[in-house]
Amino acid sequence: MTQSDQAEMGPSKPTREPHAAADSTATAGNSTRRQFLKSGTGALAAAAGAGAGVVQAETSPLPIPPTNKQLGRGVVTTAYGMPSKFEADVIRRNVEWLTPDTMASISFTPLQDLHGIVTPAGVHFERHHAGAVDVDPAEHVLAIHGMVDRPMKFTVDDLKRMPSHTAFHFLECPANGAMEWRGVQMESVQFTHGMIACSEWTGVRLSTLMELVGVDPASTWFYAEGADGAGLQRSVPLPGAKDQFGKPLSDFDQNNIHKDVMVCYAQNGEALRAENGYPIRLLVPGCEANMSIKWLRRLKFADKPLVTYQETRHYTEVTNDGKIRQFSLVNEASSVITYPSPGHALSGPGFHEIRGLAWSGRGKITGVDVSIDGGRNWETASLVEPVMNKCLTRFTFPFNWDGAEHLIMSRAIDETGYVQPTLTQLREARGTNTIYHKNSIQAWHIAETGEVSNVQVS
Ligand SMILES: Nc1nc2c(c(=O)[nH]1)N[C@H]1C(S)=C(S)[C@@H](COP(=O)(O)O)O[C@H]1N2
Ligand SMILES: [Mo]
Repeated sequence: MTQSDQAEMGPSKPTREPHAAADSTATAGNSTRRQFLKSGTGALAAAAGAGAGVVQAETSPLPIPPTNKQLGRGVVTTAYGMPSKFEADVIRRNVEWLTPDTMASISFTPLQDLHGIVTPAGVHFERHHAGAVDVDPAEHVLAIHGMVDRPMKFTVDDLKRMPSHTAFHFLECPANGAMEWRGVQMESVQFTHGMIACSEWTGVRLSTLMELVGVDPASTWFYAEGADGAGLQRSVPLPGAKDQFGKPLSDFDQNNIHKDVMVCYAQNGEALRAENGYPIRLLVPGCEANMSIKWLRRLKFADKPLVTYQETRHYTEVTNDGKIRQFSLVNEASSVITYPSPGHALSGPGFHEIRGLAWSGRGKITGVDVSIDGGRNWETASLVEPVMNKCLTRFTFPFNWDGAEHLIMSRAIDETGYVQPTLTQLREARGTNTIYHKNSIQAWHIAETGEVSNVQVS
């Protein structure tokens, strides 16, 4: 019987070997051990050697748990699987005072409890302007018209027959961090940064659809509209785009935004969730999520922006000199430490892996620095593969906590060389009126008790 057979069939012997987490290093040859110590996790081994940290010496045999002595539940064949009952706390949450009702509301992703880069659909934040709707895929139609040779209508099945495209991308509401902008310090990364999620998306590339309908080369914008009560509508720039006053958008906006745009029908291997736009949504990777229109029903090609309610009343930024920053579409590079973060408490001095997420709407993350002394010194964190375009990137940093107070923070750098700003730098550039696009460095305070809290560091 192989080891894996045994694992599937349960233990053949009633007693088990004691669990010694450091076993692998103890039995490894000297050179491997030396290599291991030199690597990032060397700090863990060093901490264990010093008798501090997460690795406890364990010599007595493990007691046999009741689960070893009985049959488990049978296989459930009809229900959609749910997380373990011990994970019941890992849920979306909202902030009651933030919105007057649940139709125009926000729920936040529990970033403090997630691992890796994929957000399970069941905890993907939700933002609706007029409530979520149930759209029947058999009835739903997407119209593509305007400056095109052949206006066309597509059923959901039509879209699924076409050449498909799959990519991992994050989706971030530009109001992520808005409460912090206003000086309200929320004691959870779920509320400071939880209007972000990252999924594997599948659908049809915009370029495929553009080719099919024959978009007029003079078209420099398209509008997208949703089938919900808000009929949410946004303009998305194409190469050559100018604002309504004839001023060209930045080179980046003109040349890069449209490239990754897709009409999605799937999220993390299954159909989109109703709350995320079932049966189809637009995805404008790297741009403020308001543009990723859910329950998508119309794309209209044009040669100017529509300047919709969503582009005037909302999603514009009043700067300090009273001027409006309009079409500030791209989510500039940002990052945040998710462990440890407010609500967590370090269980004791010794090794703790600092973990976090970094992202950029301009492309790939190329580096993340971590400071454990309030920004005086910075060290390079490890980026966890895969590192992808306009996608969340996980970073890790070995931290040997000495039991003293610390201010921990992270700083992201993207492939354009852009460095995540401090709050002071961001305020200097944008003023104090806006609530959008707060991508400044976030600091968490670790107290001597191990408790973690939110602090604003300029
Ligand atoms: N049709 C429609 N699309 C929409 C919205 C909406 O209310 N209606 N909300 C927008 C906003 S403001 C955001 S942040 C994202 C949120 O996407 P999610 O709910 O899938 O997280 O969807 C965008 N697309
Ligand atoms: Mo949003």
